[in-house]
Amino acid sequence: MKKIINTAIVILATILLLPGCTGSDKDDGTITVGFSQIGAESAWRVANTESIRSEAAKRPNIKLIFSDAQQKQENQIKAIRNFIAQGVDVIAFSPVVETGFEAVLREAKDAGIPVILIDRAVDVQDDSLWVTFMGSDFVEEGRRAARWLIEKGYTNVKIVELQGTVGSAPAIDRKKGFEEVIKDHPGMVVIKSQSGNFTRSGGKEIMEAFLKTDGKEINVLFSHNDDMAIGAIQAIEEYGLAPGKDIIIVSIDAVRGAFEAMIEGKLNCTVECSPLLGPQMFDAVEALAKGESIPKKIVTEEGVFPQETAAEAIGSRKY
Ligand code: GZL
Repeated sequence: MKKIINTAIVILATILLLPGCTGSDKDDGTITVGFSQIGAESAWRVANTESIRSEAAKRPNIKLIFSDAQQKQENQIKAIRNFIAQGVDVIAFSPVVETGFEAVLREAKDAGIPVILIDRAVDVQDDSLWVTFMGSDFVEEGRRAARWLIEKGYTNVKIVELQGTVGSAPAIDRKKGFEEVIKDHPGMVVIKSQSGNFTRSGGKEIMEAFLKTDGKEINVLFSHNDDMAIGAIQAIEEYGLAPGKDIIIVSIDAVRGAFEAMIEGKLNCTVECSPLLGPQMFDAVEALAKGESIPKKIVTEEGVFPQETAAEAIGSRKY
């Protein structure tokens, strides 16, 4: 009998010593991060994913579990639940929309797993459900787009607006910032506003509809991102007008495609929104692992790129 018990103890000890069988690989200092990305809807998102993946690859102590939600909230909720079940050390995600995450964030908190918000915010009653937010001030980005129009004298114009994903923080806040500034200029009128879901195809399709009903009236397009603006440029050309001249276009992100369009004279201004959040994301992860406190909000410094700066600036752009 004693021999059987001894053998069982040896077998159990061997299993527990197998790598990865200790329930957590924390013992070797590895930090496991579960990241739920929205999707690959725009050049901005692709650059954001590249920034996160490449930064994780540079840090040997980071194990990144990456999940692409294909712009579906239910996939993000599923991914977060999987991360909890796997017992990751940190959860990070870019919420596709602001609402509907309260329950799963509470599950993460109950499991003792800190959550970092990357790029987009959530609208929850209890701010203790997330540790920090890092990204841009979308309201200011909307203000900057409107201010650029006013500085250039476009103050008696009929405007069409391509909104981002319905219910997303950037769409809600960019619209809010833009309206906050134009409200003091009664000659600036938004005659149509609709979501193109941040994609080139969505921007083209909605701009075609705007042109069909209001083509002769439209003076300005305000697009919540460059990808929709690039799609709209195609629609404007197919309609027989000159984008950047017959219709003035201001958009947001400052991706490479926007600089190329500005150099061609087809886009007039892009407001910067940096996707390069990888380094600061993993700095926050490592600080958390050391038990250090981190700011509740980390807002990225950004600029505005009008057409006349595009040729000089494009060479130094990182996304
Ligand atoms: C903004 C980001 C937005 C970009 C779009 O930080 O959430 O989502 O403006 C992207 O290009 O799809």
